[in-house]
Amino acid sequence: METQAYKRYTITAALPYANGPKHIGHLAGAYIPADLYARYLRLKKREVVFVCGSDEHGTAIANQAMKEHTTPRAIIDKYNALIKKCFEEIGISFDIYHRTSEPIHHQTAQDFFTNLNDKGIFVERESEQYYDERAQAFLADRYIIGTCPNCGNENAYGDQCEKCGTSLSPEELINPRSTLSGNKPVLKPTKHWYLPLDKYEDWLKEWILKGHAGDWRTTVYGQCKSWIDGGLHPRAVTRDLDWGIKVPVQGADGKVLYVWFDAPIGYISATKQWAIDNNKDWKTYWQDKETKLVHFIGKDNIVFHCIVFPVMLHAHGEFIVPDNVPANEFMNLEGDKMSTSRGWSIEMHEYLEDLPGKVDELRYYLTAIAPETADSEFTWKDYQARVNNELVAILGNFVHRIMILMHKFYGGKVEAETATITLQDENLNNELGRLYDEIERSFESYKFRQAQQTMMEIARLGNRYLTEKEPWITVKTNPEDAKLALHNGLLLVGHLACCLQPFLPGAAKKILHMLNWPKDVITFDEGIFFKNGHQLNPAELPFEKIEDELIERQMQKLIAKKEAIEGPAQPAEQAVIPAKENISFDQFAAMDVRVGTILAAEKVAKTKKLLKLTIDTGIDQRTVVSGIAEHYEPEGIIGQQVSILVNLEPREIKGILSQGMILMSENAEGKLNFVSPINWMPNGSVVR
Ligand code: B3M
Ligand code: ZN
Repeated sequence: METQAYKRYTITAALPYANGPKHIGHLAGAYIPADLYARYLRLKKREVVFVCGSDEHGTAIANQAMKEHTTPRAIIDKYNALIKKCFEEIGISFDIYHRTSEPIHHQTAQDFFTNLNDKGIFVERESEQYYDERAQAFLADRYIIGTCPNCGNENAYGDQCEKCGTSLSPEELINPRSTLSGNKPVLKPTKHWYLPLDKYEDWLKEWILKGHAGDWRTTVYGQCKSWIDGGLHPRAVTRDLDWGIKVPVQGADGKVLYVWFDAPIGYISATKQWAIDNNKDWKTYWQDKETKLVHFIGKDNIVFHCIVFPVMLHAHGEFIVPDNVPANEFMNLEGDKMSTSRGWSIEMHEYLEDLPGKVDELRYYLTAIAPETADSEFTWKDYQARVNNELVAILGNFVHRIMILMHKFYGGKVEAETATITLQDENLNNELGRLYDEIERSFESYKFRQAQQTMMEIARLGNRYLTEKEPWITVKTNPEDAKLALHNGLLLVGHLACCLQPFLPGAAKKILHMLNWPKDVITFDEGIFFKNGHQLNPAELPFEKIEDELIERQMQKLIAKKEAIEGPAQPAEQAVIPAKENISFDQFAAMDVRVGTILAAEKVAKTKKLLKLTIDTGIDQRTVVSGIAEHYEPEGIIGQQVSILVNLEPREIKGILSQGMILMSENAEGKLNFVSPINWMPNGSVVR
């Protein structure tokens, strides 16, 4: 199944900034998929280390300390504890949850820097940067506020205006002032160390563009390609800041490693600490070619994990580079972007407090709508529907029916003529074999959504089998048949429990208990059978229905949280665009609309609205010029599935031949949204 046989796996999940609680979008983006993969590999008896930890440096931490009128140390201690506890309760099975404030990490990061510095990898450059003379400190971008040149907002930050969203550099601000003292900062020269990414372009082209065209997600590959094709530049790996890891060079006082330099090294130091605690050799997990390194992240971290960190590892020379970086897109919430600061979010701790005992339900839903190929959407109604119609009605129902009937007819005893009771139905066996293969194939290719759907097929198979065999009837007419059917059904429950384990560890445990299974796990290669005379435990319902009331309460809470921050929402008068005149069916049928995928996207020079898109239409690859530049960042839409009118007469726009039109939905206020299939469809599929 794999192109190369690996001896062991190093799995990392993005280190969350310990500057605040983390929401379920983060969970869906990196932690659930990483956990699924790690749990799956362990059930396949592969050697795995799964590492994570808090990212505790950088301006994100220092800013939060200012906001909460406390020290960075107090902030990281508080949020590290909160985040760690939530991950534990949600069953994210890290082998270690480390912290970048630990001495072993400081040492590891400094050694790494020194290694590269001694090799002469860095370029040193002097540049002018804002300095606060009263506070006697250079100012990070976030510590400078001023008037936005774009919209006039007087409180724009040096890196971004949060009002109009424009990204800025501090020199662009009108009337800059320092957040430390309120004074006007002055420009002063300062020296920094830069990682010359441009020197590694050839290597990156070879490694990613050639080497991973086939196995990396199109969204990830596409982002990398547009970064590399756009030309890479040296990136500063040091900062003038007092919160962070000291630059290990004589005379570099007041300078620290840039947080994005030290954070990924955090994966290595976490592995080191884990190796110390467990009597292992950390080096084999990072330096042996037979180790598969996989980074789980959200799409906003792609450049650091696919370009910057790999260049660091490669330049060092002793490390392996990631085999894959299955980054997820974003998960939106009830029609809007999830955001803790705007109050539009469900924080992990909030979910755990408000819906106690419903961890598996959350894991299930987040996997069912995982944003693997495009952004997805969490809605409470859909959450309720999935739990009630799938977990309760299909999965729970099958398990419960079998258990109840086994108790009713046989007092919960598995008895037969033979010493062991195995699955005796050729069709079931074949079908099960096929489903196992499909589940494994999906896991190996990071398609967790698909893997979970296939797992549910086992429950569907079981329900169909029961309906067909009707043991509650044959128990009177043909008792041997009834018994065989129920034993087969029971063995299916065992297989279901096995495949359930990565996704729903809590439910798997409950089912194993009902089965009175002698161990607390079932590995994938284990034969599933019962010994004659095996006694089952009483039947229980693995899941409960979610009532409307709970969902309504959560919706109200969400709206109240947002209003507490942004004030009451204006009741939106949904203006409706009037209908057009009727057309004939033939006129409609003349349009050839297909599903396609955006392969590349770039701004059309000297225009505000236009993007040049390369689309795989399934028929061909073609260029389309689309007026969506004010709504989408080019990097963000690569891999997006779209509907495209392919038989529109080609037209030249700004000197580019545009072949076709991307269909968009647009509301009366002019907000745009792609029209794309809810589930992935092959390119070229017809829309009609
Ligand atoms: N802390 C950013 C984030 O949480 C950053 C990830 C570090 S991974 C090495 O999105
Ligand atoms: Zn602005």
